[in-house]
Amino acid sequence: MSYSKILFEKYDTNKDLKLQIDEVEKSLIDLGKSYTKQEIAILIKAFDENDNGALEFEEFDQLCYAVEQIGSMQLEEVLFYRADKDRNGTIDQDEYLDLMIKMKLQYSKEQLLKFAKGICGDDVEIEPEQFKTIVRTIKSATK
Ligand SMILES: [Ca+2]
Ligand SMILES: [Ca+2]
Ligand SMILES: [Ca+2]
Repeated sequence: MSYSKILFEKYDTNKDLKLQIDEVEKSLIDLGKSYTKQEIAILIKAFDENDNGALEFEEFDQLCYAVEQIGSMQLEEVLFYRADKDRNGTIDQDEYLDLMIKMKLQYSKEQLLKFAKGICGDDVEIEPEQFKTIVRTIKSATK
C-alpha cells in the first residue's frame, strides 16, 4: 500500500472516505508540516477536484504526489506545482485563472487578470518568485 493510502486511512477518522479539514491537518503534520487552518483551507481548495470541500483519496494522493515531486511542503511551491499543469515552469493566463477560480475569491475575472498583469506584464507568464505575491493575495482574501 502506498504511503498516501496509509495516511489517508489512518486520518479518515470518521470513515466517510474523505478527509475533512481537521483530518487533512493531522495527515499533513504526519507528512512533515504543520500548516495554519487558513493554509489548509487553501490547499484543500486547490486539490478539491469535485468541489465538495473535502479530499477524497484521489485528491489527497495528488497532494502527496506534488509534495513528493517537489521535495517541499512550502505552500507557495505546492500551489505553484499544482497550478503549472503543463510543467513548463511558469503559470500562464489559463493556469492562473483556473487556480484563482478554485480559490473562490470575491474578484471578477477582469480584476484577477488586471492583478496578474500588474505583477508580470500583459503577457501573463508568472514566475515562481512572482507567484509568491499571488499567494499572499490569496491568503489575505481567504478567511
Ligand atoms: Ca473523513
Ligand atoms: Ca473533494
Ligand atoms: Ca505552465
